[in-house]
Amino acid sequence: MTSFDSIASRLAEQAIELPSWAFGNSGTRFKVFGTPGTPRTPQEKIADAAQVNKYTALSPSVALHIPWDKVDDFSELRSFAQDLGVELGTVNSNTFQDDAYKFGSLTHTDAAVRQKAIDHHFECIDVMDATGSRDLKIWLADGTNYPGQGDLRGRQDRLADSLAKIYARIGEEQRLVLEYKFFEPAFYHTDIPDWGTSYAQVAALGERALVCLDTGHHAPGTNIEFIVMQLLRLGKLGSFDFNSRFYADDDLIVGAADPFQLFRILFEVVRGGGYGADSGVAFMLDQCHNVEDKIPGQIRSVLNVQEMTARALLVDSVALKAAQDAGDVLGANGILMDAFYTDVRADLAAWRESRGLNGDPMAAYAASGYQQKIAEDRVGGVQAGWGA
Ligand code: PSV
Ligand code: MN
Repeated sequence: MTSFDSIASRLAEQAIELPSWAFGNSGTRFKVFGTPGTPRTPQEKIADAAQVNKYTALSPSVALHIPWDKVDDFSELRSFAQDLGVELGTVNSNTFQDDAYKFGSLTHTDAAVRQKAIDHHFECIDVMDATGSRDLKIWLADGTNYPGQGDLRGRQDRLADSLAKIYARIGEEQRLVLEYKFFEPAFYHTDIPDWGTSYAQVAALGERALVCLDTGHHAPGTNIEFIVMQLLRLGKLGSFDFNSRFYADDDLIVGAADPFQLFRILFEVVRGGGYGADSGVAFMLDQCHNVEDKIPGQIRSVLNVQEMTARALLVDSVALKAAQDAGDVLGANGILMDAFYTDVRADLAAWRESRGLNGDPMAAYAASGYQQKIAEDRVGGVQAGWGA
């Protein structure tokens, strides 16, 4: 098997963007629990995200959600983030919380509603210009609940038309990433249910339009690594929203529900050239921490991604190809499993220490007193959560 030393330099290339919303309160339709210390402002969310990077050096940027993270001056917010050692990253649009969008946004039959949704994306692009963000991420809640409720074809055509207007506005250095999700909040159909639909839509737009793959947005049993392979093969994998799920769109800590699946995905990422700064594939988290502390939840998440990335890099690709070509079924499978079963935690701790970090970021954060400090300091105001 490949040695840890030989992959160590590649680990330094890893960057995992954090979602600002992971630091706010979240929950289910039954209850959203508040937690002492939860941020009340975009600045406090960014400060918490910077803590994750401080202890892991894995998360140099924070994704924003508009309007949840709206501020008067985004250039100022950018400087605020930079002073804390992080950049502002992907801008996520939101066309799912306004009454006007009850029957759709970019797909709506009413041109005025479509224009409202398009204008919102123009506003997001203005934010990106001020923050220096590269990616505009679009996830739509559009869809229908009952057969016959909407004209599936007409909605798809209007979507293409709306997306073309948004794409025409993004800058030369900017990209549009289009996320798919097979259900929820609409239950009969969603307008972008799968990678094929997202691919068809972005392929029609142009080179700087790509697919965003959210690992939680697939039916149980879906072979997600196959989709990763295909999108990389087609040059259309723009970004990941990492999280994990047991049942639905649970948004749990990546690698928690099925570490082996995360390994298989990352193996295909490495295999297909999707890993590293030049690959054009952005790693992001899209998670919520309903019952656990949010900052340690995010630290655990980026460490899980790093751990499985290291294991994926350890796969002896030369031996694997030889076994595959020779039809050695169990030999090939064994080579992959050897890497998966390798415990890299001690090596990663030593690797961190060699870079001046604490070998155990979870313990270092817990000992820092930051959690107690924000719990004491952040009194009054309204805690951030879905919708703010
Ligand atoms: C809703 O499912 C969702 O989690 C999508 O995955 C988006 O990426 C995220 O919300 C933010 O809008
Ligand atoms: Mn997502």
